[in-house]
Amino acid sequence: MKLSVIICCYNEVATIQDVIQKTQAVDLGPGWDREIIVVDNYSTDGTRDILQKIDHPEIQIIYHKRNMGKGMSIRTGITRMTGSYFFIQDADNEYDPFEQRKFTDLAAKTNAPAIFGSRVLGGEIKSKYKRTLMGNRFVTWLHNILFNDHLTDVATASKMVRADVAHSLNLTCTGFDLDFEMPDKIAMSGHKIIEIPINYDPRTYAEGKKIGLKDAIKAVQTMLRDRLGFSPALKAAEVAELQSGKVAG
Ligand SMILES: Nc1nc2c(ncn2[C@@H]2O[C@H](COP(=O)(O)OP(=O)(O)OP(=O)(O)O)[C@@H](O)[C@H]2O)c(=O)[nH]1
Ligand SMILES: [Mg+2]
Repeated sequence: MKLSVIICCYNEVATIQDVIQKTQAVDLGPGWDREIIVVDNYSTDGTRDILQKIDHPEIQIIYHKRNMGKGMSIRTGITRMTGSYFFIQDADNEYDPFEQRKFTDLAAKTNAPAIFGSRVLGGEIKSKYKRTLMGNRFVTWLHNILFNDHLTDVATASKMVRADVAHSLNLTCTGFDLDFEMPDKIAMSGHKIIEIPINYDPRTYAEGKKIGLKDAIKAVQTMLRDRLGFSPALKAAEVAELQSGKVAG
């Protein structure tokens, strides 16, 4: 089996090198190969200077020509992956790369369609902000209600998905809303997501935290849209059909 680790980064000069080195140092277990796909989302803080010095056969680096949101970076990684699973590894050291081993062990045993790292099962999310904690609980509850699911932490960045499932999802989101579209569509396609406990070391806004209320509102919009089927992908499909000259009926 092969793990495609997707590392999305946007202005992570302080941590990117460390996260890549830690990822390379992970022993994924017997029978696992690895590729690392770094997607730089138009960083302007020196992250690119660090990336440009990296030359290693297991690492490929893609430079977006403009900032296109974290979700688009993940989608870029998915189109490039050659592994049997992808794993999303954030670049800001909030999630420890060494936990990847737990995921590969479980995937090897179960061939699960999707495995998410839950910060709740790992102990209560150590959020430095009460509103983030409440927001996480609310969006998880809403996902579970709308998609008849049983997750404890829908918004986790630590997501591992089997390649065939990933390619079948028809993802359309470009920002943090992809973190919801992905589990929504996995649940809708009848696959069960397994959660495992992970540790999480959140940063403060002063340290670079960027997520906020507008992301929570977008998450709610995304989940409602996914449930009701108003996906931009449908519109794109309609457009493609019109362009192909087919006439309905
Ligand atoms: N904010 C942001 N992050 C991006 C973007 N593209 C890639 N990323 C990376 O996505 C990962 C998660 O972004 P974060 O801003 O840390 O988002 P988060 O972890 O959900 O929230 P906080 O760390 O609490 O702000 C990091 O590794 C970022 O470098 C982007 O356009 N915006
Ligand atoms: Mg973060």
